[in-house]
Amino acid sequence: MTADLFAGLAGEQTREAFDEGVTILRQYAVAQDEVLVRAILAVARSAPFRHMKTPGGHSMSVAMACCGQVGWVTDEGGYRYQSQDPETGRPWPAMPESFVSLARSAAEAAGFPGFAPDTCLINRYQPGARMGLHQDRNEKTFSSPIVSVSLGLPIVFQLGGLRRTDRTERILLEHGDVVVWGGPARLRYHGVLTLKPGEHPVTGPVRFNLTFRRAG
Ligand code: MD3
Ligand code: FE
Repeated sequence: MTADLFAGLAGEQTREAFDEGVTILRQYAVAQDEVLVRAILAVARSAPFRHMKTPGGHSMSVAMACCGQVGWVTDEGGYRYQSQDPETGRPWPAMPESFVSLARSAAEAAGFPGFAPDTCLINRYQPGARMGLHQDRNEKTFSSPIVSVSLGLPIVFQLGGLRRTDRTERILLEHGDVVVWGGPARLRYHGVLTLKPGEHPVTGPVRFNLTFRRAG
């Protein structure tokens, strides 16, 4: 399908089967937006947002927090999941119930019933933050989908192929949009362009992205 993703009607909940394994649930999370943002802020009181260092020694422009049984971390030693927050030495906060039920129902709507994520990475983008093209491949298996939830300011997402050099397409992700990536899409390269300044009624000057995964 070659849907023009910038042409979606405003204010509409839609489901688009994009490429194989990619389902875009436009505005799927809008009805719960304030509950979700409150839950994000509650998680961040226990596991504060931080700019982690890549193995190459660069500080990431995106600030991150995690919840669930394990959390994704990066430092001089590499990228990995671990069950303690390196900043506090404590286990990560539990996944809020509002997160669990949203991830599960979105996966089911996209054809992946029974999705039980064991981790949620919360990305916070401030103006100027971006995420370069990468694959998500620190999980033990790639048989579960990944569910991503966008909240707040819009951003341009880049979807590539299975090789870094494959051409990329651009998808605008807006407040409440949920995307489910599974099957043949699970290892596609992806990234986001630089966040532009703005003000959103629910999140203020930032964009949050929740990424639900089965890591173990
Ligand atoms: C396509 N986050 O945290 S979410 C990440 O908007 C990440 O914060 C971006 O990439 C963000 O790793 C993009 C969309 C996403 C997540 C996982 C994918 C797209 C994906 C895995 C495979 C293919
Ligand atoms: Fe990713």
